[in-house]
Amino acid sequence: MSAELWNSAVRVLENNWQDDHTVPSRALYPHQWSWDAAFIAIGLAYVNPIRAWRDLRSLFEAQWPDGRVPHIVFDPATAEEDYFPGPGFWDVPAYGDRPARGSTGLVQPPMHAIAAWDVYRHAAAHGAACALQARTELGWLYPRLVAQQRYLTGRRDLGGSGLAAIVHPWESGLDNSPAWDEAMANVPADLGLLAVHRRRDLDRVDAAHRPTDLDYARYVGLVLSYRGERYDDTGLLDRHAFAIECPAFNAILATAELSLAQIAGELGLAAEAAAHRDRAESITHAMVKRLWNPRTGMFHARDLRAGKLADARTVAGLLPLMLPDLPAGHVQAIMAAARSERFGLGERPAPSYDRTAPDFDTLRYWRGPIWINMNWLLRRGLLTQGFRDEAEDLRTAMVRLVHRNGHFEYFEPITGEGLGAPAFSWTAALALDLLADRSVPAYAKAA
Ligand code: 2M8
Repeated sequence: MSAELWNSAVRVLENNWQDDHTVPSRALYPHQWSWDAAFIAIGLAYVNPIRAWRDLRSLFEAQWPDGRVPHIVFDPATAEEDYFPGPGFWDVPAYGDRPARGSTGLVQPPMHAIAAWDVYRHAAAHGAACALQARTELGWLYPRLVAQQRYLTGRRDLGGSGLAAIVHPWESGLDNSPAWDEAMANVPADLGLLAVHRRRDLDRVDAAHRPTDLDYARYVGLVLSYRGERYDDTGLLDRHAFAIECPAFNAILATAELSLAQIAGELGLAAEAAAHRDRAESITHAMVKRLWNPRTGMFHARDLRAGKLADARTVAGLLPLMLPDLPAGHVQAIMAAARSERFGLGERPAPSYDRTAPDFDTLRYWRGPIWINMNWLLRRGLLTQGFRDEAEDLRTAMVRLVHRNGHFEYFEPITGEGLGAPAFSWTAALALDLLADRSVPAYAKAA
């Protein structure tokens, strides 16, 4: 089974390579996406480390002077009509010397330091020339990764709490998660916008699997609000209708600091390494203070405008297991939630949303289906906390799911049927990592 799965994953990545980056899906997402590029690099590290570095480099070549890494970097060879919203809609201000490819003004979870460190660790296996290149690439990326963290923990600390806030559901990567429903209900929805800006996703995927028109009208309205002020973050909380502290985003933000500590150590920057470790600890403390719900024993999203935690229990609330400084009581409570019938860990990969919730939706993306990237992060959390048997069960469950159903974007949480885009890059890339990475990875806590 593993050779067949391995080869099919390699083919997906090969077919989705475009000049200097990998597209998530030729059918649905024909540009470069930020956190996709990181997951993809983690898989490419095993089969084509040169492309892994190229992918990360081309993304960071589009970084804004303020440090933000755009959530989409557009491919100039792809027509505006092939994806909505395309570069014309975003109308980002010219910046640096790279306005040519075009980008959005939003961000996505900062997975890239985690990916860069993983790619670097695997480079030595490909020989001395690869190891040398890896060091050069790591040195090039490091200050850019630091600038990304500085943007997120600085300009995006809208709540003044030490956490980064997202200002659009697209920034979470978990686009129409039920965790945003309460906040989204307060965002004006002008369906007339969809007459002017036509959705393209429904030309290619079943409408029952995608966000509703009402959601899309709000997505478009939020971009128009941010775009109206040239994507400036000053005073954003007062004038923008959506501002959330997301537990998955911030868990990745803190984990990125830990990867940056490793990278800084490798580059001989001991003082910087210590500062990164301290920042990871502070983010962890801020998360415990701001996003923990003792009633549910999970982390929840905080709506900064309403000043309260969202009710929805989503897989995002389990990901802080990745933080080594999480207090033991919190770890135990999250594990109880993960093993409960809500997430069913142990039997199959975790769904994106509580299986027992009345609005659990087996088809619509991020509202129930299983995603490989979320479960890959969850497995990382299990390893960090020393749950090695459960991490191994989850690894084999993910491999089985993808082997049986294909490299789909997401999976029906009861039958396992593949949904969304077929030949989806991060599913293929992470399948490679799951097949290769049977040992206990280097970030696991000492027993
Ligand atoms: C999905 O998001 C895009 C918008 O960014 C879309 O629906 O058009 C999400 O699943 C997101 O996490 C992912 O990065 C992107 C590309 O795979 O698709």
